[in-house]
Amino acid sequence: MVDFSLKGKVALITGASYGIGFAIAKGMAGAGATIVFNDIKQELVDKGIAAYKEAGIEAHGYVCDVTNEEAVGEFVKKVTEEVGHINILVNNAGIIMRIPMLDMTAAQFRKVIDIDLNGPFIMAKAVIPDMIEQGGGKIINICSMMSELGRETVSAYAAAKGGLKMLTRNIASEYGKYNIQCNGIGPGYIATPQTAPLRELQPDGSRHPFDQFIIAKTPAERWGEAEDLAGPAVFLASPASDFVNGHILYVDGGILAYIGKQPGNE
Ligand code: NAP
Ligand code: GCO
Repeated sequence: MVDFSLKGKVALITGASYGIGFAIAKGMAGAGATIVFNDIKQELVDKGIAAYKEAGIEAHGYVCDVTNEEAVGEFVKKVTEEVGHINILVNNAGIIMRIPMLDMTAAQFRKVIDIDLNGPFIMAKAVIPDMIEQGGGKIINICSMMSELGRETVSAYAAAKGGLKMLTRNIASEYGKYNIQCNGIGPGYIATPQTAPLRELQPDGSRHPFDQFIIAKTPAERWGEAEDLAGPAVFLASPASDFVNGHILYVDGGILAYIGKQPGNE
């Protein structure tokens, strides 16, 4: 029988008060995992705990900035003492800044790299030693279409997510022998607060041009929902994927496979 169960496992999902992380955490809870999450503000952690409770999940929430190595070390130690050994890490926390490269400051570029790439490195470095002690573990890095493709105004984000793809492969290469599987999920365009500006209705009530562009670029002809990512995440967190390592699983409705709707075929 294929084992998709996460019963008895502790899953830590970063930045999971809402959005994709929240949906992945709900999916993992449904598969039996104990949920731990963090956010950078206590008020968001409190809101997250209430939202999980409303979904029937007793989640453990902590305030922690994934870019702060000392705070992350204390966070992981606290979780291990208070909840249990971390079996599954989902590096979900991330930001985007949509600024033309020539207008972007080095400080802005560094901030995106720090959260979207250094953060996953710091989190993985903090959990791997105990995963080795425990005989294995699962790390899932939330990558992006921008791990493969560029577009105007997202240079820092694409550089970070491209780097995160290779960090995923490197963790798989370096720690696979300890029964640690490190894989990525590459979501397509998902309807969350992060992409809300790309979906805003225009003053005349028409759809945002980018919204129309994505619909034309997606064979599924829709934006993804955060819930679309829960199943792939449970698969990569479960024993069913024990021989999958260093893989980026794109959950994009077919965008990467499709040249885009030809004019006149709308
Ligand atoms: P979101 O709605 O903006 O949520 C991001 C979460 O990360 C928020 O809870 C945020 O907390 C948290 N966060 C930000 N900086 C942090 C830090 N330094 N330490 C800890 N937590 C931090 O984003 P989302 O759309 O759910 O995306 C989640 C992940 O999926 C991101 O890595 C994103 O790049 C990736 N992704 C998104 C899409 C999409 O279309 N939405 C597609 C592909 C990949 P605050 O609210 O306090 O800032
Ligand atoms: C953008 C979007 C994308 C998505 C996602 C696509 O501005 O192009 O925010 O980057 O967030 O990463 O996979």
